[in-house]
Amino acid sequence: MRTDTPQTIHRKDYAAPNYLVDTVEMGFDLEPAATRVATRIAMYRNPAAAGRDIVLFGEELELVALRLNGKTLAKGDYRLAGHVLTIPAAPAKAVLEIETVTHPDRNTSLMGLYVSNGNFFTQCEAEGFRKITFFPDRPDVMAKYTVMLRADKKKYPVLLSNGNLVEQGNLPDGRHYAKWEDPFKKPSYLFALVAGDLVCQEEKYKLKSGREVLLQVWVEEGNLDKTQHAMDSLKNSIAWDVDRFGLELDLDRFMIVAVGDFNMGAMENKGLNIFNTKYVLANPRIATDVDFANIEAVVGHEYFHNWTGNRVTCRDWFQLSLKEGLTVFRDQEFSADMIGTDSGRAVKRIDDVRVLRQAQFPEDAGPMAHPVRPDSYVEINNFYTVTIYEKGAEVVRMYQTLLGRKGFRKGMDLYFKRHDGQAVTCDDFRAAMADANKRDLTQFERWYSQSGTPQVDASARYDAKGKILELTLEQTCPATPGQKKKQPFHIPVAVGLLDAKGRDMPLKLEGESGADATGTRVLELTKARQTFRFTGVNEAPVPSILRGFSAPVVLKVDYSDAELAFLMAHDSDPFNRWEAGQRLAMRRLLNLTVAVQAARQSGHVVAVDTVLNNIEHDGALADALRATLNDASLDPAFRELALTLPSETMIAEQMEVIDPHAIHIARQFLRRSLARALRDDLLAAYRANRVPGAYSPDAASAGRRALKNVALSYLAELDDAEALSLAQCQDEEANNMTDRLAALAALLNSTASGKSEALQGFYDEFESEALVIDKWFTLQATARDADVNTVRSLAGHPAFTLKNPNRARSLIFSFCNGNPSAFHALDGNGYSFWAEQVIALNGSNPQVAARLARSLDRWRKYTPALQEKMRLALQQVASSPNLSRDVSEVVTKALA
Ligand code: 0A1
Ligand code: ZN
Repeated sequence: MRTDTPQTIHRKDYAAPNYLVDTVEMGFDLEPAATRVATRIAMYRNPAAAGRDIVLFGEELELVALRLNGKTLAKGDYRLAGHVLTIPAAPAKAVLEIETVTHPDRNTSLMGLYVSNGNFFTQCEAEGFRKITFFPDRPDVMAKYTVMLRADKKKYPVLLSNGNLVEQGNLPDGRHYAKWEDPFKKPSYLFALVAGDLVCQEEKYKLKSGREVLLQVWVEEGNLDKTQHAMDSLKNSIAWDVDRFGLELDLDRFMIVAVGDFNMGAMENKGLNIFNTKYVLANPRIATDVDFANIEAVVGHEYFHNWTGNRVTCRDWFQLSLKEGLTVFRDQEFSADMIGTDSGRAVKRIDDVRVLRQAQFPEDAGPMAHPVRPDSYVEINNFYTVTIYEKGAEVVRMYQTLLGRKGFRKGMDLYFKRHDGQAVTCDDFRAAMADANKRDLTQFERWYSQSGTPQVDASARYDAKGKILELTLEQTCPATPGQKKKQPFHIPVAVGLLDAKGRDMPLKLEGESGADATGTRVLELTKARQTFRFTGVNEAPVPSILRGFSAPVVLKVDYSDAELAFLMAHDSDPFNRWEAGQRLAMRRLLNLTVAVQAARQSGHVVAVDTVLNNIEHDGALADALRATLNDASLDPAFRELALTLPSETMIAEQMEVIDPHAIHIARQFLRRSLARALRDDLLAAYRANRVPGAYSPDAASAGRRALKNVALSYLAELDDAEALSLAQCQDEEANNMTDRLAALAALLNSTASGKSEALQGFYDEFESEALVIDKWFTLQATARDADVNTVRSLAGHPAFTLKNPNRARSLIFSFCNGNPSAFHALDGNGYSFWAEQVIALNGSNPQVAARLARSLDRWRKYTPALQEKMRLALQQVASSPNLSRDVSEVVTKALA
């Protein structure tokens, strides 16, 4: 907890460390109440730095002893100010011996060494190692670690750390030890230990090179029936990284450990990945198709970090996206390749873009907007953001779009050749891509330095006489905090031209010779405004622009409804096919929202439905969606995405002033009227896409279930006995959690009776499965008739606790972020609830508190009455005592 004003750290102030570290030896005497840690650090002066002081960081530690080259340091030999311990004018070679005591059982922040369900775990990224010992805890200090763990043998039979187990044995008093050696240099944030009563599924695995490695997935007793999918995902990841990037596992042993209390998804500690249980445990009874897919992606993500993050790491935390953007890109590609089909790839791409638009675009337009490589931060934990991760991945993807797959691979090869074993910057990555391909990527740097989502305005002009299509692209980027004016970005814009039959036309730019390329070509937009002239265009085409979402921009094109329906039916690019439908739906949703507002203003509240019915009379959207729904040549997973309307959050982002209630009414109205118009088709799709037989999470089966369940959710909008009985039957007969949850959600959002019995039955059945109880909370927090009182009473349920991040997210975050119309209730009670929860979490877990604090980021965009109530809630949090640096940064920036 802070008492002073939090300091801002600036990228421009980076200075190399005065001392580097060769080896670190650590001894742990593990006790929940007080763990003693003895550390020996062999340091040497850094020839690249001028300073002679040794600078160490330490937080919440009791310093028991400090020796330099064998001599105990007295109080006057060093300075301890705040979290910084300085030993002035140290010798060129220094062996530091430090003894510290920490209190893992009191550690509710889940950073450093902590206890979860009686077992010990660590989390060191970004700056958690300093809660274990004093250390130059910064990523550009890489060293080799040897770790000795000692603990009670009965309570903690399993003792794990990074690298290889080199020795183990018994000690007096029922204790035992294990000694681990990590052969690779690593920064302290990749340190990990686990000690506890755990069991594992293990397998010997032969690498392509012939070397045999040991793979283990560690869980609590009773969860061994839920580890197979994680193990399969790990083996697939290992094989994929060799195939796609020529990168092999460098260790003899690779471990995954699941923990129930974890702030994030998972952590890539060298050879000892620690995972939130949510991203490990799965079987058909407890996990949905989405859970299965997420587990595959996160296991891949952490595994891929072994090269992109661990072997080559970040010089400083401003470079976080160097490892995160690149690794997200790699896990996205891995997941796409695991599906294997072109349509599966497209579905994955659409899913990823949806996340970007839903979460990152608002971040980039709000008070916490920051470049992919930020210039400053107050608390680094606040910068594990969708911008660093998802926009960062888009930036990496653009290299591949510009250079081609082969060129990208050449760049990756050069990156590892140059930087293996080093701590480097985003500029180093860009230089490798440029040099390997002999390309000038100077302007591309702006993707790292400028925040905000660029907008590209496209307009086409057809000259029938000259058979020329002129495509003009214009880019702008809105002002963001600290950045008023933006320079043009280097934007790859993939385009195609469709003829009247919907076929791709030849694409030849003026002045080009050689054969015409048909299909898609990537234009490079580098200026504020550029015109591209396509020649030999025999008829007026419909342009398909930004195919595959080739850049993280907002594309504005003036399509008519008819053109959108045409693209929806014919575009050879599945992403743009889906996009056309979304544009059509968004147009309708915005019109409906305005109509709701107008009706409300004129006092005709009861007449809202009549007004809306008049708007919706043309049925063009329903016709287009019907055609997609019934097109059996399309992947069911794609059809499900096409049928899903833009979310309320997405609609909100399109409005000048957000009116969550009008949006909700409009979207619900459209869902109901589509359900009515498509009723028979939806019923047919429901029946045709049942997946018989044993459950399998493969993409094809998951896609069919998704289509069936979206049909069910539409049908449940109708007060229709047939639809409700389908949901009831599905709830009773389902052999997997996907169908179970979909049925329950459909029932909850319908007028069916017996909702509370169904919920109670579900609870009783899954009481001992924490991850399913999380779903049970989420289901209710996001139900249509939920309000803040529902959530308050659920927060009083015996199974609820704020101390467990998953549980807190399942109820509180789900309500504040996933139920906009209830959260933004006009009386402001949602905001008071939010403030209470942020303040409560701030005391126990600042990181999680700060994430929740971000729910009010966009407060300035709401109607004046809501804005005022949000401002008061933000101020209430800002002025509460003992505010953590984490929460303080978020609310201060929001109010600025
Ligand atoms: N590097 C991890 C994410 C991560 C970051 C911070 C954490 O601290 C609580 C935990 C995990 C990843 O990208 O998977
Ligand atoms: Zn990561």
